[in-house]
Amino acid sequence: ATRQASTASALRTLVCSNEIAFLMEAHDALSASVAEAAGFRGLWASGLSISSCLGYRDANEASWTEIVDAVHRIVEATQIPVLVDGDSGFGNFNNARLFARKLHQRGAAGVCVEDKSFPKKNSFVADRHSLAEIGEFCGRLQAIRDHVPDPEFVVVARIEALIAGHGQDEALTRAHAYADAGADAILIHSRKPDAAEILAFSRAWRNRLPVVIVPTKYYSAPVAQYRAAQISTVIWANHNMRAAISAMRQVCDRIIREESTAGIERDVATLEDLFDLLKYQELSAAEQKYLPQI
Ligand code: SPV
Ligand code: MG
Repeated sequence: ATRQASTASALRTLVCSNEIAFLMEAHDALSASVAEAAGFRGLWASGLSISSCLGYRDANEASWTEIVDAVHRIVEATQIPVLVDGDSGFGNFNNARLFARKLHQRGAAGVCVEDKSFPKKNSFVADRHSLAEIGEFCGRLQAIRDHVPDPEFVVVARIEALIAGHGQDEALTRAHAYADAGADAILIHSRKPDAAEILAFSRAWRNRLPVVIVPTKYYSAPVAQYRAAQISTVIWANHNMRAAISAMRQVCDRIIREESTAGIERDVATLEDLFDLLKYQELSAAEQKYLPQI
């Protein structure tokens, strides 16, 4: 309970403060540890990345219990707060509230739910994306709020109106409805190659609630623009997972080509590095303390 209380309020502070905050993607304990050690102050447990690492497509192929288990590994490996990508909540209000409560029990600091139906599909897949009905989605938000026994637990409402091609008015209508339903912040998602529609939304929204963005496709926009627009939180949503693919592919290609690991040794993490990340020294110290000394 103390872990939950402290991380939920830490996430709340990150998301609600006037300073811009950055959440780094994590998909397992190791990627979470790397992000924490690098200096990130909060994590995004990405549905895309967790699914990918389990061999699933980001289309609710992974079960909600598999997501909860992955989140738990991330939480256990780190001290910083974890915002969980809750997809569309795995069903209606009832599935959403059950899932959110389990996430909270496993130490997540907050959940982000998006206004699509189950099963969802990754927002960058060039298919039709249909939105949930506004009132029904508000019920999901309210049910999460009512069911998680911690007022600090952060509930982010993610709007897919721009992804689904409905435009700014629809996005704003939804944002106001989700604020009324008890969301703590609004994640406005876009797959445009520039930040124009995100910035236009943020101007019209006037920060009624903090705005969270995911600049996966509009990656070249400078963070200074987000600071100027008073964006509260930027999520680097999948870059540990994508970095792992590139790094693993390069190493595999070279080992095949060179029939040796001599050439790559300098380019891969040392075992000492790994032992540090996973706190092997704590185990040695514990052995001194708990094992009979000879
Ligand atoms: C995720 O990381 O799974 C997200 C963000 O939902 S995105 O893939 O950019 O839609
Ligand atoms: Mg996702």
